[in-house]
Amino acid sequence: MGIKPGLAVIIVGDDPASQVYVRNKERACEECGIYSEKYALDASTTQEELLSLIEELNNKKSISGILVQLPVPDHIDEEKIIEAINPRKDVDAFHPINVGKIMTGNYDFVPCTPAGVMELIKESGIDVCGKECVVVGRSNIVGKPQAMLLLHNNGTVTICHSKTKDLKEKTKKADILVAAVGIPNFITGDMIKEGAVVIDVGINRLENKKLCGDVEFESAEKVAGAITPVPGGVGPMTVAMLMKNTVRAAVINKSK
Ligand code: L34
Repeated sequence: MGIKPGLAVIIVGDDPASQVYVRNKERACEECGIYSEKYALDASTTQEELLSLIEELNNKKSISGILVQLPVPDHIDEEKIIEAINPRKDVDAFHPINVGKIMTGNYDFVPCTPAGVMELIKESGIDVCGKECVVVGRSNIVGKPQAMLLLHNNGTVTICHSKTKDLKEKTKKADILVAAVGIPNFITGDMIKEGAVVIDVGINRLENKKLCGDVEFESAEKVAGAITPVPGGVGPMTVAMLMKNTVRAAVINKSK
């Protein structure tokens, strides 16, 4: 059909974790045969410079998806950057138009991390319908869209966060527990219901450089019916869903 997906990934500054994630995204593009361009910009790049690069990519035919790796340096307004991306090329689904579409359930793109979580659940043969789902964390990138996706799949969803009272009482009720708080080993085995599905979105770097999730794996795996590891769990799924969104973007941009 002559559809050729192309992804542009922009990274500003030299955050080591972001560099790893971007490298994994580039590698995935190669493996899938998706054309990609990487823009590694200096930390001192101005907001105007970044905006003009986005504008250029918005108009570039060979690019179907644009991703600005977050976080961006403090002097750049993240919201302005996200809003500058053409919503039809917004493979992260962070643009307010795409966020709104996720609310209504009529969406082109699903944010990569929550989409990856849903894929893991489905591929494991777990039915969300009617289940008690507890999402710990309320970020725009993970917690909020995750709750919406579980809701669209007919889960009964509770969102917990740092101000939640009696957190353990809530998490203990979960058939499906998604941890996305960014605090190492925050969810311990005693907070988990016997047989629950536990999905660990956290990727925390400890002082000894080791990666660990938001779930204390050792105590959690003893009670959970199914549990995702860190690394090797949600992270690679995020990258896989980005590939899917890039192909989707190519189709959308071709037909409009
Ligand atoms: N714009 N910014 C934008 N889009 C995104 O979807 C992201 N995210 C999060 C951070 N900022 C973003 C990612 O790409 C997190 N994230 C991400 C991507 C890939 C991996 C983890 C997080 C990943 O590949 N994780 C591997 C190994 C990680 C490592 O060795 O450090 C894993 O096995 O978990």
